Amino acid sequence: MNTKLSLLSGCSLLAAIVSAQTQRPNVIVLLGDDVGSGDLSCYKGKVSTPHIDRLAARGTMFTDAHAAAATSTPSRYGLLTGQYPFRRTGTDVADGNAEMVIRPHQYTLADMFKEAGYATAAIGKWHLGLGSRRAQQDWNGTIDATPADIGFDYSCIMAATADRVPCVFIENGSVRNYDPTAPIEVSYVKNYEGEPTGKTHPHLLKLQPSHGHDMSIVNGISRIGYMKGGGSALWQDENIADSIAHFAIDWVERHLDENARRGEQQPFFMYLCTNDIHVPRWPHSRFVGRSGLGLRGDAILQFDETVGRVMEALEKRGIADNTLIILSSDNGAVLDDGYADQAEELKGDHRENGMLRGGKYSAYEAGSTVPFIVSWPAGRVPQGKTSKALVSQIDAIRSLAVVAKGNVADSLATDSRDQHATWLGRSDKSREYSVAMAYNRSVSIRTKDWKYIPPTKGRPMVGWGPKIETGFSSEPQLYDMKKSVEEQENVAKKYPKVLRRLQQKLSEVVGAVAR
Ligand code: NG6
Ligand code: CA
Repeated sequence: MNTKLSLLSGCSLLAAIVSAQTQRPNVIVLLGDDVGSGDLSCYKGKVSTPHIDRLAARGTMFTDAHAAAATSTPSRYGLLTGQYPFRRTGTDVADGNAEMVIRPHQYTLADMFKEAGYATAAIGKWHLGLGSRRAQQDWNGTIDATPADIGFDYSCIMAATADRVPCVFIENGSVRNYDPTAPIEVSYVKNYEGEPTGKTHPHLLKLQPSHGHDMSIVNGISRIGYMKGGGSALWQDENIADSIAHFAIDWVERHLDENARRGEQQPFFMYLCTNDIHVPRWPHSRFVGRSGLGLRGDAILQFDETVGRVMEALEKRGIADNTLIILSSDNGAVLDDGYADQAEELKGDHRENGMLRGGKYSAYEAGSTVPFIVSWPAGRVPQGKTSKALVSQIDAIRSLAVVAKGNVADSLATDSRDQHATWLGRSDKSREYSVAMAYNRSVSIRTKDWKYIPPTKGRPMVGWGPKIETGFSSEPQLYDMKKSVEEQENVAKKYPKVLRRLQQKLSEVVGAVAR
C-alpha cells in the first residue's frame, strides 16, 4: 500500500471511529409487566431467561432499582414524565376507557427524544388512558388524544391491560384490523344486553377468575369491564406476545428502510412494553408446560423470547452495536392476581421478588423494586457488571437526554435527575433517595442505607385477593437496609435522628411543586 493510500484509509478509519463515538445510539426501553426482581435467571430466578441474561452480560445489571410506583399506571407515568405520580390525581390504575392520563401539554421522555431528532414509537401495553374524555372514546373511528400528542410518532398499543376491555390493539388512534361488521362498545358501568359474563356464564371460561375479572368474556377469558363487538380485531391471548414483537420489529425495519431511502441515519427511540407477565397469563402453546412453574413461569419464557426476537432483529440489521437497551418492569411481582393459574402452587423454590418483603401494590420493597438492565456493547459501557447502586426510573428523561444529546429545560421533568454515569455502569454512585407510591397512594422513601414508610391507613394485607403484605401501618417504620433488605425489624425507635432526617427529606420531596 502506498503512503497516500494508507494515510487515506487511516483517515477513514479514524472517521469511522469518530462517527461511531459521536453517532447517537438508538434507545429501546423494554418494559415487562409485573416482572419481579427475582424472576429472571440472571437475578437467580428459576426459569431460564437466556436472552435477557445475554442482555445483562452486555452491560450493567442493577440489584437496587426502583419504579416510581407499585402498580402500572403511576409507575409508567413517572417513567415517561419524570414527575412523581403522587403529585397529581388521576394517576391510579386506569380503566380501559380512562382518558389519557398524561395531558397533551405535559413533557415526556418521547418529547425529549423527538426534539433531539429521534424517531419515536410506543408499542404494546399502554395503560395510560386514551382520548380527551373518559368513556367518550370513538372506538369505531379515531380517538382524539393518543400517544402522538405526547411525543410518539407511531403507536400500536393495548389501551390498558390484557385483563381489561377493550381487547384490541390500537394503532395511531384507531383500532387495528378494525372489523366493520362488529362495532365496538365499551363500558365500565354496565353490561350489554344478552352478552355473557364470567359471572353469569362461568362454564364458557377456559381460565377461571380467582377474584374480580368476572365481566365480559373474550376468547373464553372474563375481564374487567364490559365490551361488545370487535370481531376479527379482537386479540388472541396466545398471540399477544408475538403480535407485540412483530409490531416492534416491523416498526424498526420500516424506520431503517426509510433511513436508507433518504440516505439518513436518524436514530430511534422505542418504548416497548410487553403484556407478559401480567394476568391473564395465557402464553402461546409453544411455551405451555415448558417452565415447570405453570403459566406464570411459561409467560416468563415468552417474555424472554420477545427480548430475544428484538435482539436478533437488531443484529440482523446490523444495528445491535448502536442500540442501547434498558430492560425493566413497571412494578414488583405478584402470584395470584385474579386468575386461577396456579402461580402460587407451582412456583417451587422460585422467589419472584428475591428476598424482598411484600409484592406488587406494597409499600414494602417488593412493590416497586424491579429488574433493571442497561445494555450496550463493549467499548461503550463496561460489560457483565452488577451494580448495587440505588437507581430509579424517574431519572429516565434526564439520564437518557445525555445519551441522546437532548435538552431538557429546568422547568420540565422536575423529579428526574441525570444519573447517566450510573445507568451506563461508569459510576457506582447511588441516587440520593428514591420514592415510590403504593396502591393506596402513600409514598415511602429509600436511601441506599435506609427505608422509611410513613404511618398510613390501610390493612396489613392486600384486601381483595392477592396474598401480599402491604407494609401499611399506623406506626412509622424505619428499616436498616445495610443490615438486611428484608424489612423485618422496625428500628424507628432505635434511630430517631435517621428517622427525622428521612421524614424531612420525604416531606421536602412531596412538598416540592411540580411545575
Ligand atoms: C387490579 C386487578 C389486577 C391487575 C391490577 C393492575 C382485580 C381484582 N385486580 O385491580 O388483576 O389488573 O389491577 O395491574 O381487578 S397493573 O400491573 O396493570 O397495575
Ligand atoms: Ca404492572
